[in-house]
Amino acid sequence: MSNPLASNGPTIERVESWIISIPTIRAHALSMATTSEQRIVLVKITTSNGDFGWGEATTIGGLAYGDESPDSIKLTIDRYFADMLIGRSILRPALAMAAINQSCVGNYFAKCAVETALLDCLGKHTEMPLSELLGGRLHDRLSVAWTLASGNTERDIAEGREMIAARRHNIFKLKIGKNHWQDDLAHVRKICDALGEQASIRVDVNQAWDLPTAQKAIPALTEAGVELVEQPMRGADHAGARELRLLGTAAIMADEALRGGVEPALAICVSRSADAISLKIAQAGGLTPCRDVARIGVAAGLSLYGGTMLEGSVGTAASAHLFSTLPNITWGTELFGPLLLTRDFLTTPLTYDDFSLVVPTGPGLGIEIDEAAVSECAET
Ligand code: MUC
Ligand code: MG
Repeated sequence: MSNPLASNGPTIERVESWIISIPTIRAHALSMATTSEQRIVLVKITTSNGDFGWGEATTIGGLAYGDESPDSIKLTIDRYFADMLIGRSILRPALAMAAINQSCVGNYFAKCAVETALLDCLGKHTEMPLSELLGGRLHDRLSVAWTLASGNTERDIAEGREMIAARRHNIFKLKIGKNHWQDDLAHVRKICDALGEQASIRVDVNQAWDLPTAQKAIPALTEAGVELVEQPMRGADHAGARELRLLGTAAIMADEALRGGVEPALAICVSRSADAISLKIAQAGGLTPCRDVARIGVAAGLSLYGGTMLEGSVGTAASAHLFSTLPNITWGTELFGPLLLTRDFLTTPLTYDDFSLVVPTGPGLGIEIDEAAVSECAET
């Protein structure tokens, strides 16, 4: 077989993007926003030999979670990144991303979408799954948590029971931080009592607490059965997070603190302000920076979790490829985004069974986009 990397290869001819809107199966209530619809940015890169690659950037609650909105991501890609990509060889995704990084700071979600599409093109051209391009797959399946966030305790318990019975999820993340901490504690305790024997229960506070609240709440939540507390306070408060770690109760996980990739990851390691880190390809600015975040974390003795921005199938497949290459994802993943949406935009949906997601095996992302579905959901 001839070496597909021996020439300059096909070049990038077209970069297109869409915002597609898909309602969620129920309202998803987080401390800073309640989501009932996901606005997903999809990017398609078409190459001179007629191949194409797809990427995705999805935010939670518009601008409630981060400083990039679906609209700003689309604009950044169309107005700034597209011209930097047209005419480049698809064999050199790192060179393309280096050019973008050189002339554009921040914009991590937009960079992630484009890097994913570039790697999808390369993977299809070389007939290699993304996981192999990213260092080599170690796992064919990833365990997947579900977030109980209907805003109603009884409904969350019923949902959790259904998930366990269907063998879809036995790890649950509860979204708290919107109410007084003692009300949240009562909610969590009921869920731990109902499901805790059969499931691992974690909470995500999405930065809602101050230090005195967190110092009271975390030991009480641990006592109720919570194993892991995600981002209890502002991401920038490393000193406070370190105090929480030193309580020696539930493990403390950094999420929003990692926005921006390797530099914040290093700051967390230096300050020893987390036990675990939530890896998110969008928050890191792409798959390769996210892989670097994982390596930095592992070197500092942190345990890993495969996070999500509640992406649809493209971002979820991309994340799965990366996470499948990591030796030890101690806390599993939460790659359930497509299951929260009322419709999919793949010709064949991703496979979830036996409490896990099956990592696609085909070239590139290993998925096929249903372009008619994309057109139907696209905002005009
Ligand atoms: C977050 O903060 O982790 C991930 C799962 C979920 O329900 O919300 C997201 C965001
Ligand atoms: Mg989180």
